[in-house]
Amino acid sequence: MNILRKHMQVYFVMGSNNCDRNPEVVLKEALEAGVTCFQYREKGEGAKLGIEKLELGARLKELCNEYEVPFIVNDDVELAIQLDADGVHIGQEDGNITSIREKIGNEKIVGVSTHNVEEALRAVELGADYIGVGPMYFTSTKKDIEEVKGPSVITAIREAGVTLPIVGIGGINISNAKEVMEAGADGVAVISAISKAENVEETVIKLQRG
Ligand code: TZP
Ligand code: MG
Repeated sequence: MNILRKHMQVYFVMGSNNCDRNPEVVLKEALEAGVTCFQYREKGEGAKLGIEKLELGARLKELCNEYEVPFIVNDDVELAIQLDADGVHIGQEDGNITSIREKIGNEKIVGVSTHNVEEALRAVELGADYIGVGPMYFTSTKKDIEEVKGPSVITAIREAGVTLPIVGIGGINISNAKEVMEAGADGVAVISAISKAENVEETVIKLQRG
């Protein structure tokens, strides 16, 4: 199996404002429980900026390194480069995939958020390494979400010939992860299901089973 595909299985996305506890403790528990990828997404209300954002990123990256789990930075390609992250994840409004790829280099992972077949095909064409597809379900974690698409959009993207690793995102939890996988995803990307979990270990294990 493609290594990246394997890393998509349980993809934890998080920034300090998604946690009610110390984010380093939350990430450590998630890594210990077996998350397969991590995205540092320090944005929105109360998010750290500047040196604090950089320093927290450096500490979270260190933890990911210990567990040999890829560390991806959301949006900010300059920060990804500064931290020597394994990759960057960008949205449709975060600039051009080609120039981001040029900046970060061919050996790094570039992930792209997509919402429909057209955006998915375009991301493939421009050289994305994986795509995120969502929102699968309603979520209150991200305020500016697009219309809820449901897992069927992943099936449509597969039917359009996309073989790239795909993660579903948005409102995914232990009760609906299976539907997302059955629709054709390689894994699930979650914020609150893990960052706010009462029992991180149990949650990660259940998400992994699908
Ligand atoms: N992109 C689409 S929905 C979403 C992002 C970053 C938020 C997902 O958060 P949660 O808590 O897993 O629903
Ligand atoms: Mg973005």
